[in-house]
Amino acid sequence: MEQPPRWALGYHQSRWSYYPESRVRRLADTFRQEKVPADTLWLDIDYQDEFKPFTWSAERFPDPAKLVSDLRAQGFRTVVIVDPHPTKEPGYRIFDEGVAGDHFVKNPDGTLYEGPVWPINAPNKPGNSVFPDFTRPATRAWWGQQYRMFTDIGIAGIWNDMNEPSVWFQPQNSMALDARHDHDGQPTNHAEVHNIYGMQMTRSTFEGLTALKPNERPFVLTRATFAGGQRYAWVWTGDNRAEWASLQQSIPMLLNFGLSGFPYIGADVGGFSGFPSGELFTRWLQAALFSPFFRGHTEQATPDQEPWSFGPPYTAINKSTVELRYRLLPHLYTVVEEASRTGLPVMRPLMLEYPEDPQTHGRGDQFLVGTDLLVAPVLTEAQTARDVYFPTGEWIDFHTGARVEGGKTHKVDAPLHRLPIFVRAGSIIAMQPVVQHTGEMAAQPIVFRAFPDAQGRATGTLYDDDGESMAYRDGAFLRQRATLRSVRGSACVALETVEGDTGASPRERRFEDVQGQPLPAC
Ligand code: NBV
Repeated sequence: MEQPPRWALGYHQSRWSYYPESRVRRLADTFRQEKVPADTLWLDIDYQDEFKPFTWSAERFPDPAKLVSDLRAQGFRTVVIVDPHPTKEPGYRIFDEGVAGDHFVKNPDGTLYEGPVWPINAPNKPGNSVFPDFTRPATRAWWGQQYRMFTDIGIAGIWNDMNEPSVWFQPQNSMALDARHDHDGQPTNHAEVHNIYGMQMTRSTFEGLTALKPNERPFVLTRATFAGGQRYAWVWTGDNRAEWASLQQSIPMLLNFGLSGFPYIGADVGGFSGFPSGELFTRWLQAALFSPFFRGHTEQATPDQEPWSFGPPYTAINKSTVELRYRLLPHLYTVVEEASRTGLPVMRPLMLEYPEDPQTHGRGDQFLVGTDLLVAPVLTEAQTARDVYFPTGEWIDFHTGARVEGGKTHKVDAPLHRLPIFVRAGSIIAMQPVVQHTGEMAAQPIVFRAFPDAQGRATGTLYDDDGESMAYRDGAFLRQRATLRSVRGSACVALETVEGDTGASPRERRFEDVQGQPLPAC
């Protein structure tokens, strides 16, 4: 995978759907007024005209370019959904171009394959949809170029949904198995390419965005994918529920995704269908704090589901949860870079790092982030303490600095405001002060917090670069190692460059101990 843009690691807010424009502006203003950090706002299907891909509803979004640039000035990126089902409607540019370029999937008799999806619900001109043949190179290139209308106005990322592909009222809720595909010049039927259709769509999107903005890291989210699809898109777990069981399931799902080669993943925070209690939303936000993809999302017609929607005590807790995500971003970005380079997941099951310890096997309710953080979210209602298994070694409570002996299960405190996080003794974690969005990071120091082992040793690495361009490929990045030392009896931290260019990471460096007290540089 390419290193993703840094803003994609911030908090994302979505719902089906924020519209009209005034509601989106109110949402942006509320984030900044409430001082809940966030980087990205999402537009689901209702921004479109009659559910047609590559259109805007003129009534709901009369001036999208102005909206996107005003949001950008407030530090927000905008992501829009694009589904693979253009309406079969002569006069609609995508349909006309697609027919002229032979871009749509066919029936065995050579006629256009068509089926009902969203456009069948269009208020004025309902109709069946046709489907681009993403297994055909020329079609991928054609569709990929369509995103120009979004990149031209500053849309930062694309969300590909319904790309299984979803076709309603069909035997498999998908495309007829005998539909014909090009399959990269080896024509075949849908049965053979069904599993790669969604991935090939994201390939078209990713390659299109790359061609349109060669010096920007593309951001694509998808619902359907296949082995290898991690090269093109982040993935979320689809339509979960606002239930404790769904929160519980999300952890093993995300861990299995990571083991399957997909490190950039997440589940809808709060649950997609239904409406969570304040407690469930708060616990979900905590459990998702280390998901690379950290997005609140909910279905149509549910009550508001933003971090402040549940009143006290939840609002203040949710705010500090998102703040903690932002405080840990330098470390998370470092682990995310490791994933892009090595394929190792960001969220790891304990058994990946401690395979020789049978106690770590099959644990789906706690996980590691990289090698140094152990996270044990509360996943059941009304619980204020939980059992945590600590792998061998020594661990340090991130919140209190208390030491915990590994190789054992301990009961740990987990009041509503606390996500239990433990740091491997001997590590140094790169942090920063709270910012409202990633665009504010440049003005803030990187703060290395040392969590020494029993011998007083600690070391950690930091990866940093400009966060959005491709310059890192040409060496514009920095990998640094911080080491806790003792010089004439007092502790200090030494920084050394492991790889790269110090000019690529100009932020001030500071150091602190477990309690957050300043430490000098050596
Ligand atoms: O685009 C509407 C929804 C979306 O909000 C959700 O995240 C997707 O998983 N989409 C499914 C289509 C709705 C089908 C019921």
